[in-house]
Amino acid sequence: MSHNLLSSNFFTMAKDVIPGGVNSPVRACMSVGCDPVFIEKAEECYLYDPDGNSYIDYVCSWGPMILGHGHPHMVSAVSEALAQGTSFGAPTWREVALANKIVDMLPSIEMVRLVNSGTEATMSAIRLARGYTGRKKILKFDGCYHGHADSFLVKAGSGVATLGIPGSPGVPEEIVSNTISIPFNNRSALEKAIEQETDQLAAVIMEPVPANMGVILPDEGFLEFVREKTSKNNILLIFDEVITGFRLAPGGAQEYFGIMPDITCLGKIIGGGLPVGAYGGKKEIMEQIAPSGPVYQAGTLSGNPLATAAGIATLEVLERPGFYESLKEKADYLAEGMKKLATDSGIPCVNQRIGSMMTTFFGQQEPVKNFQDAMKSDTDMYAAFYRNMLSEGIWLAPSQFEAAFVSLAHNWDALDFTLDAAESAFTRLKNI
Ligand code: HOZ
Repeated sequence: MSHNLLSSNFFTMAKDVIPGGVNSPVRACMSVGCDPVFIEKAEECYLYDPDGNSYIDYVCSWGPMILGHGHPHMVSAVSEALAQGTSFGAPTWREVALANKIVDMLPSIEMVRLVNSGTEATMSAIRLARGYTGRKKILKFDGCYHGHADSFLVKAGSGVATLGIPGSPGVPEEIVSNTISIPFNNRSALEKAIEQETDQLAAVIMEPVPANMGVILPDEGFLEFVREKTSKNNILLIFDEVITGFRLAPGGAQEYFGIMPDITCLGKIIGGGLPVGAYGGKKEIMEQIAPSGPVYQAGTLSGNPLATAAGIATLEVLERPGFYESLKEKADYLAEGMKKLATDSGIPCVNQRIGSMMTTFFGQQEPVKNFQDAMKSDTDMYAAFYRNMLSEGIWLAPSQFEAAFVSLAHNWDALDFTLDAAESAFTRLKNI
């Protein structure tokens, strides 16, 4: 199929028929003051728009494209599945194969249920936690984003933070009154909340490394502290590893930090760019899910053949020797280069990184440790940096409160090109 339309034509048409012209709010690029660029195709680490421009992609579809675009192993696995049928509404061998891979790779998972998105995984996980414990409340951390289900839209990160929406109309007060939100990296706030709500708290849910308010690192010992306090009070610990799962290590943040949650939520990379989510944990807990137990959760397209084929193929590549070392080497190079350019330019900013995910917080001089710190960032300066980088052909997240991702497909030329572009962007910022 071909057309003669430009990206701007598509956006004009989209605004008539899709709210805001986009199917997920951050993509509208409102906080960086430009219209979204429509994408026509992608290959390796490059995105191509209909106007003939190419971009080096550091959004990586917000995390899933850890292999880059069109990896041959993925393409052949999905093509083979496509030829066999797109959906059966019946169990298939690929679901068992993907579940086995997840159980093998994620240290705390003994049993897993596949769903269609990270949001579905987190909302199902808290239902399970409530069903298992017989308690109602959940505790989250300010600025962590666990998808758009009602219970999580309290001081949430990602698009909610980007658009400055405090909560959301349409979410009943009765529902969010069961959600407690406290600052990340704050031990006394956690202790206090647990003390006040011990008998009511079903679960603490957290991104072990928050990446939806920009990348924030857990303070030394913080995850251990959360694990200890939750275990002591019979509160389930849910790790939302939708972003960190398979990104920080084959076994996600739980392997990286050596902390075992009770339930883990997954998404993004396990679908390799197709819609998949999953939640898993100890057998004793997972067996509460219907049909083996009474906690209901279902899905017409769950375990879809194309999505599971993409997931299996992606995980197979991750398991190849040297995968994570190579990713880290590239991310080190990029992050070190960015830090040096920022220091040389004198522009106040802090680059925070772990493995292959990073954020440069503008207007900051000290490490950013929680949502309250992150919100003090200079979002106008980020927007100016974003626009400069885009004009140089670098595709960053159109929000200060997201992460940049490096993929296997980023080659040294692309990384050098990015650093050259960043050098000019910093110089231009200095001259504003
Ligand atoms: N929630 C995603 C970022 N953390 C944004 C998804 C999108 O706009 O595609």
